[in-house]
Order: sequence, then C-alpha cells, then structure tokens
Amino acid sequence: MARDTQGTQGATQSQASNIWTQVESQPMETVIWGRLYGKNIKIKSLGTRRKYKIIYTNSSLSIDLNNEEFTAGRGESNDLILTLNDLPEKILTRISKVHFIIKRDNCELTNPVYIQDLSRNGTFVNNEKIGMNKKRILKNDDIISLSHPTYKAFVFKDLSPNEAIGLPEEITRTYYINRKLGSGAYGLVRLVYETRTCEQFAMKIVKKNMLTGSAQPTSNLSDPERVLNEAKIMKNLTHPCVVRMHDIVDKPDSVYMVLEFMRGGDLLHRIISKKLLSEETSKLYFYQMCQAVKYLHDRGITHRDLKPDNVLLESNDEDTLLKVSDFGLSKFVQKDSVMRTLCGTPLYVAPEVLSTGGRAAYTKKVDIWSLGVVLFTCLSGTLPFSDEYGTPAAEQIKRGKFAFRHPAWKMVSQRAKTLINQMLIVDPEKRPSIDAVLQCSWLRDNEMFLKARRLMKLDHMEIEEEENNFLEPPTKRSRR
Ligand code: 3AM
Repeated sequence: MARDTQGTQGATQSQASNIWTQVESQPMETVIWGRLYGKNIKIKSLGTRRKYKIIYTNSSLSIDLNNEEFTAGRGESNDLILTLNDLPEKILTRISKVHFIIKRDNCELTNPVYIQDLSRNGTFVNNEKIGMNKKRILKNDDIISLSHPTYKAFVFKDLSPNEAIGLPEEITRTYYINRKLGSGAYGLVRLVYETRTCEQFAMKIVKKNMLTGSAQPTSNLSDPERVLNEAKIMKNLTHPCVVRMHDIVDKPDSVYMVLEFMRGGDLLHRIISKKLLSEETSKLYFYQMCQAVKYLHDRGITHRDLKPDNVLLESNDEDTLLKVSDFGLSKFVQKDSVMRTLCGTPLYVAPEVLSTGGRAAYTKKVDIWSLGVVLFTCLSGTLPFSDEYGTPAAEQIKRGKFAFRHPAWKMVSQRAKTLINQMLIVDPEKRPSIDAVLQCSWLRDNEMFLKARRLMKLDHMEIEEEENNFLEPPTKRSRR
C-alpha cells in the first residue's frame, strides 16, 4: 500500500500552503477519477501527501481523487487528516488512525473503486457497515459515514462515464456496472461487480422484443408467474459445467441475467484463435459439455441452442473448466433461438427442427445433434454443414450430408469420427442419448477423465465411482 513515509508529522499551516502550491502545479495528465464531497463535516485539513485538490463549493468541500489510493483518518500520514477542527471530540475519538482507504487500480476509469474499512468503529456505505478490513465497491453517489451510520461524512462521485444509465434500480442498487464484455445474439453482456462482496459477474441483457415483426410471442412473456418460475429453475441449477445464474431480474422490455463470470471467453473464440483444437483438448472439452447436457437432460431441460458461442471457458489455459451457458434463455425472448437461426444460416440446428420450421415439439435429441456439430468444429476448425459447400446448409442438414474433408481429419482417431457419425444421424430416434454418448469408446480415456474431474472439483468419492465404471476389465482396477 503506497503510504506517506516521509516523516511529515507536525506539518505547519505554512508548510501546508507550500504544498498546496505544488498541488496546483501537478502535471496536466493527472486523472481525476473521483471526488469526495464533504457532507456534514467541514474538511479543512490538508493531508501530508497533499496530492488532492480541495475546492470550496458554497458551504461544503470537495476532494479530487487522483492517486491510486486515498486514505483518511486521525493519523498524520493520511491524505485526509481528521482533526478537532473537523470533528467534535466525541466523534474524533471514534475515528481510527487510518479509518478507510479508497482505491482505484492504476487510476484507470475502467477499474472499479474500492473502499476498505480499517476502523474498529466502522466505515459505513449507505448506512451499511463494511466491516473491519473488508472491502466493497464504491458507486457514484454512495454516502460514506464514519463510526456510526448517522454520521454521514462524504458523498462519493465517480468521474468515469456512467455505465448504469437506463438500467433498473434493482440492478444498480446491488451491482457496479463495468465494461462491455461482448455482445451476442441475445444482446449485450457487461462485467458487473456485486458491491458488497466485490465479486465479478457477467450480466447479460436480453431484449425481449428481438426481431419483432416476424416474431411469434410466446405465451410465457405475458405470464409473470411463469417467467419467475423459469428463473427459479435456472437459479437452482448447480453443476460445475453449467454457468451459474446468480441473479435474474425480469422487466417488461428486458431480462437481466447475472451470470458467473468466465474469464477465458467462449469456445468459438478459442477455436478461431487456435484454428482447431487437438484431439486431446477436444475430448476434454467435449466430455465436460456432455456432463453439462446430461445434468440438464436429467432435469428435463433441453438446451436447444448449443453452439461454441454458448460454451464458456474458465481460464485461458488449455486445460480449463468449461461451462455451458444460455440454456432456457429462449423462454424469455419473443423469438426463440431456433426461430432466429432459421432467419440466418442454421449451423448447429438439428434436421427435425428445420423440417418443421421450428414448430414441432422436438426432443432432447436436438442437443445431441448440436453437440455433434460442436465436436466436428473443435476437431477440424470447420463446419460440417455450410452454404459454402455448394448446396444450402439447411438442405445438407435435412439429408445429414457431411464429410470429413479437411486435412486435419487425417490426424483424428476413427473412434472420434464414429461418434460424430452417430450423433449426426438425421432420425432423432436413432441418435444416441446423452448417456449413450458418455459411454462411447472415444470417451473411455482415463487420463482425460481424471483431468476433467479435477477441473470440475468433484469430490473423491464421485471420482472413484465413475473411474470404476471406466476401467476395464474390473480385475485390473488399481486398489487404493
Ligand atoms: O462478444 P464476444 O464473443 O467476445 O464470450 C461472450 C461473448 O463475447 C461473452 O459475451 C459475449 C456475448 O455472449 N460472455 C457471455 N457470457 C459470459 C460470461 N458468463 C461472457 N463472458 C464472461 N462470462
């Protein structure tokens, strides 16, 4: 922590004035990233680091925050020293040497602002105690109280562009809205921080009126209870390979989904950046996708929109945990993903969906088809069905016509190709279930299995149980 170590104790008023002059001549590039407005107290003291500028505005004061860190308390080394001039004695005695720190990493406006409570009697944000040594995110207009919630000392102004404009109060009350992570078919995704815990999440803003005009509104939308029910189901799903839904806010125009933040980005980007994935990595990823789909299918949930864009990676490492996202999302938008796909090129959609124009009640087997396409894409960096192959992709899909054209297939095992052939069977009845896929010979790979289980942090018992299912013959099992 950068703190003043210059031994400036006992600075006199004249010294303070000198340094005040220095403050005025700070280099032009200094970024003022925030401002503290004194509320009930009058801030007169100049901190010994004097790196902020005090501006008098009518009866109150404001302090510009332009260093990475700003400290306040009774101690002489604070940026803001609270003295008897500022506070009545009974309050000052409750102020710690360093009462709180406010920090913005590298002074960058794109980073969140943290406030850390270092006091025994507490620093409060909007009447809530932060707690000794704990941190929280400071948002624009947050009120900071010292030692007691009623002792409101400052209002914080965040000088970065306000990213929260237009978002519902339920969201902005709880989350600090940060940079855009990307935008997908359903809408914008932003990085957000839960202010109390400082935990990062990805917030997906799904506009309900996407592609209106040709849209067929689903009955779910007019039924708030149904929406709430769906949201509840999604929030209750917990599996290491399924993106956790932390929070969901349903509004007439949009649904706000607060999801686990996945630092490694999506599988589509990973495949594009590497051109294709090795068979070993493809298997590790595919196995995890299958585990996620099994978990969903066992609970009666069909994903319906499996594609590399909806598969997220935990880290940038090659061996990483992978999570499936966006399941059930189609229930919240007027035009579900399948219908949207029909407007564009249907890359991952099963033939039965295409032949009925998305109207038929299709089964879980649509996910098996999509998983087959995803596996094909991982192993070769190409698509099995594409308008570029001479006939429209939809026609190729309906006939189940594809080939292992790319030279990369020469390096891929026959077992992997056999599995793809089975998953891309046009008749859904003949396509394997997720359990059958998980039992296929290609996935009977103990090394991959143990790696995946480690990444999934499944408990030891479960590992042993499934490991035993894999190792054949049973007499060769290693005893522990
Ligand atoms: O726009 P791109 O493709 O860079 O990776 C996802 C995609 O990025 C990202 O948001 C974009 C639209 O889907 N994204 C989606 N969910 C995410 C999550 N839970 C996510 N990034 C991190 N964590």
